[in-house]
Amino acid sequence: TEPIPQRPALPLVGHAFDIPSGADGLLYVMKEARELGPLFKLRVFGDEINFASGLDLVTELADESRFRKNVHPDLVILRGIGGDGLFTAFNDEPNWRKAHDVLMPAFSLGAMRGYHATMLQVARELIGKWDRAAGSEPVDVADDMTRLTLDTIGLCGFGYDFESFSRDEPHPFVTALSRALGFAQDKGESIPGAELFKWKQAEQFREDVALMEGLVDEVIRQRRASGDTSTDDLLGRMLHTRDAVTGEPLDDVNIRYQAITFLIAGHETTSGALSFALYYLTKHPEVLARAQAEVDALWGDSDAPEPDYGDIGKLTYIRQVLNESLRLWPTAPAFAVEPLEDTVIGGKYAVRKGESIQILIPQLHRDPAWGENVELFDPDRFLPEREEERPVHLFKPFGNGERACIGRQFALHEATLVLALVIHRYRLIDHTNYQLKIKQSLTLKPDEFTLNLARRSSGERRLPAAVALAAGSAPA
Ligand code: FDE
Repeated sequence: TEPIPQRPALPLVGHAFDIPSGADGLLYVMKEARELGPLFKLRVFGDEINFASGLDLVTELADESRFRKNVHPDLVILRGIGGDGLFTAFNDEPNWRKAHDVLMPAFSLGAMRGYHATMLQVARELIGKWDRAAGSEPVDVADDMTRLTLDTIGLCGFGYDFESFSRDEPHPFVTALSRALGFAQDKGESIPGAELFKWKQAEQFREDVALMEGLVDEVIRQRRASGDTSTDDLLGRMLHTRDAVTGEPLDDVNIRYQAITFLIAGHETTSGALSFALYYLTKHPEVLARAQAEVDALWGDSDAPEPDYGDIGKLTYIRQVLNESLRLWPTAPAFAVEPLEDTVIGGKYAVRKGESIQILIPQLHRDPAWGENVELFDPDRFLPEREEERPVHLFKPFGNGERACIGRQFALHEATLVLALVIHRYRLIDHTNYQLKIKQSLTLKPDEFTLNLARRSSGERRLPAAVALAAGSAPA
């Protein structure tokens, strides 16, 4: 065997001072992957972090008979917020399997039928706000997408209305959450022991967590008090179904952790995905024209389209646009695995049982197996006929195996619906000639991306099909 490639490191601190903070840190590790190869190591004080990104290696690491999810130190810090909720649970914690079994049916493709009307209702609130802005003032894309996705998971999952569109400032839950995530992230990046000097921030963290727990506990209390025992949403399922193995329902503390987990996981990542998709559509008029041709073919000239559940499956080009956006910027940019036993990976690198290996998804998504020009935004990579040729583990925006994203269908249904409605209604005007700058909290978002909007006229709704045809691509 050979040692895992790494650059010369300083004693004690290792590579810590080479790694910029925030999103630049991600760009830095992506550059290191290009230079050091599909597997390399960084040392940050006492911690060693392995980064894997090549297709062959990731394919090997996706084998669940040899590897499983690793709850790495950053996730352990997040347990201060999410406890043994699905995202942050250790593999052998009994509540993981229990909650997974209880909640899976709520995320099946069929279950989306039940959420569709609520998703549409929230999408219309976004449209209401954007109609008022159209022609007069720019919209902050990521902020409004965050309003949308938070309200959507709140209503669909818990029957709770965050009313984000009637607030100028983010809901207090969001403020507390982003401050708490920032604290958790700093803690992960800072010199060991430094947190001792951050007692003020630590105090704030406790207050923020208490605020989130208070909100969720109140939602649970109200549901119990209402006497409603339906199991149509996440909360209903958690309160009123029993786990088949133990015959018990989830306990209240765990339900609280799951609720917080879903509110976080269900909105941060999806709003980033929607924002990147709008960014790419704005910068690629030919793609936008094809996407608009697709929605125009479905909803025609209507100023008030009534998308039904079945329409979402027909919006195949919109889905390609979303996938291609998630290829370039998977909004949850990494997940970690660990070997079940000491083993050798990549044919020559020894790794120990339990050792954390981070999968650097944006770099995997730029593997040469994607073809030439991997930086180019090209939704045709996801043409249905090309999907079959694609190696299974080349596209991993939702993670891997049994710990992969449970909310995938939910996120895709919601995002497809919203993207389609938005581009059916507006022209996207790049009034600042926006240059992509990525912001990373836990997830990725385009930073300070604003758009001017103009309502599309009937004439325009007929035009794009012609443009798309002229470009040689038949619309649906
Ligand atoms: C999960 C997830 C993942 C994995 C992680 C690890 O492995 O660590 C990933 C990668 C993801 N996820 C991604 C994503 C993206 C998007 C857009 C999303 N995601 C969305 C969503 C929504 C919702 C509701 C969700 N999501 C949720 C979730 C959960 C709960 C989880 C955990 C699972 C388990 O069991 O573990 C996840 N997600 Fe996601």
